[in-house]
Amino acid sequence: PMGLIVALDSPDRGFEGLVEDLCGVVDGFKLGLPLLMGRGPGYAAELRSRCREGIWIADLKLADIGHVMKLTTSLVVDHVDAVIAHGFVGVKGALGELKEFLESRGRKLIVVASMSHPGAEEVYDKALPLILDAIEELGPWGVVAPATRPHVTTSIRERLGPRVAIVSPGVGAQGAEPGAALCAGADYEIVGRLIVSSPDPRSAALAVREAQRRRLASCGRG
Ligand code: BMP
Repeated sequence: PMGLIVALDSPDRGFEGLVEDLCGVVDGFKLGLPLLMGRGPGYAAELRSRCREGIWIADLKLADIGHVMKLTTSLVVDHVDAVIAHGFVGVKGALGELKEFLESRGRKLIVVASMSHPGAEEVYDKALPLILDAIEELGPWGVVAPATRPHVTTSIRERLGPRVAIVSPGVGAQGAEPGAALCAGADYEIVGRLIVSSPDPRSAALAVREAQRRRLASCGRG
């Protein structure tokens, strides 16, 4: 697998043209909280009308009781295929309820297993076995694992097995090279600024795809 999902985060610019340019070139779009709060949840529907293919993910980074996570999710659930929540809140009364709600609407749950920033070492690396216990019990469609720390992504793949989708941010602006997370076991790499801030996002996305292809060939997964 050689997936590429583009992260749209900035509330300060319209992404309609970029979505049209990247439609068919990438495998999906991840809509961040600043974008959804700044423009309103309905902006997800507006953007999606510009590209009716690929996976559309609302990155709400939910971390609350189930009741409140469902209320938040209900604002975008009609416009996206998947929603991201944090893993550390646990299953009972939280992620379990959210998963049931999403599945009743034909949507997918993606859970953060670990993160890409340096500070993830302070807490996430210590908590990872516990978070993975919760994820294993929950059985979400996908998990988030860091491209910047590929050994963590590999250990998440080994622990959760081949069926869960792994989406991996940290490529480009945060320092990981395209294809590194795919070689470590991820299914999709999430790329924001490297593509979105480029003067020519379509060429930047095509260059990422080519770099992913070469890297995958060299690690023997291509
Ligand atoms: P960029 O490629 O511009 O660094 O963007 C990365 C994207 O991935 C952002 O939308 C961010 O919210 C998300 N992300 C991350 O960077 N690290 C994580 O551990 C989890 C994320 O969702």
